[in-house]
Amino acid sequence: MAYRWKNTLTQADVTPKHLWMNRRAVLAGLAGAGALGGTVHAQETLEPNTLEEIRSYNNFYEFGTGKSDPAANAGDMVTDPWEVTVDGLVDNPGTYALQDLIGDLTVEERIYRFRCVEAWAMVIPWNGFELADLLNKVGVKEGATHVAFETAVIPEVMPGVRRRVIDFPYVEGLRLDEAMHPLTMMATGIYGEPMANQNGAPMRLVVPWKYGFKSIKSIVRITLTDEQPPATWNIINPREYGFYSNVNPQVDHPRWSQASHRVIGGGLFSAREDTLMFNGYPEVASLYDGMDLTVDY
Ligand SMILES: Nc1nc2c(c(=O)[nH]1)N[C@H]1C(S)=C(S)[C@@H](COP(=O)(O)O)O[C@H]1N2
Ligand SMILES: [Mo]
Repeated sequence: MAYRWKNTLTQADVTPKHLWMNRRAVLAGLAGAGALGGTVHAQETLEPNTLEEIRSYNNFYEFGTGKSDPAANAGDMVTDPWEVTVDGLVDNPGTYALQDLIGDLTVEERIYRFRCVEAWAMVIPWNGFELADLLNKVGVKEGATHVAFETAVIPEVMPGVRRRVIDFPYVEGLRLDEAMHPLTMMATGIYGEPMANQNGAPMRLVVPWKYGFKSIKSIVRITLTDEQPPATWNIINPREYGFYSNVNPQVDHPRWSQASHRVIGGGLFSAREDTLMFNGYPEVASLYDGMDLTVDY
């Protein structure tokens, strides 16, 4: 099946807004000629946010709880060298230099919708690789059912950690089939630029059909396990933040509606959009066959 994101675009096609009209014209021409395989990809109508927007409006509580705190404070985090520990039910456990772990994986670009549980959204052109490629490389052992992730804790450069604004390390987890889904990626860049620290350098998870807090940043540990892993916001308030946290316009947050969201950017015009089931990625629906998503939210 042709996934929406499976496109033939390269970095050169993901342009700043002022070139967007031009790009659309090119795409229309390609589609007309059948060069995109006869499928009209919904993704191609997504207008990415600017790099400036993506780098200046962030959630990264290790650096503070304000939206501008990460950009202001994350610059002192050293992301090279960077080590990632892979452990649990894997064939090749160990603590790897990041490049040894991911250097041979194929980096591609994916333009994804990104929906925060706080009811705002962006469109982000990520560069990265499928998490499945990494998991297959380290070898998932029989019996593993989930993947757990952990963010770095570096108090010297993380004011939010020093002030203990929440419990750290920030942790997250996925079911193994969610982790292996081809939409799930590990991102190392945005707009063809290395990931800015405030976006989760040097490597962060991206799960586009789930609320943004599942997409854990600056990962230092990946653990294959046979239990549902702890997840930071689920621990803080399980009634408000479920383990699954799939984007679902029909399941409201106890304190606000999830039926629509504010689009970040666009200057004075802060448009609202309807929120789509699974954030507009219906190809993941079969992962949840037989589950009541109002119970397992
Ligand atoms: N380690 C860590 N990862 C995190 C967070 C965080 O506070 N700490 N915030 C999450 C939330 S709530 C969102 S919406 C996204 C924001 O990603 P962005 O700033 O790159 O847009 O990161 C997620 N990953
Ligand atoms: Mo979020």
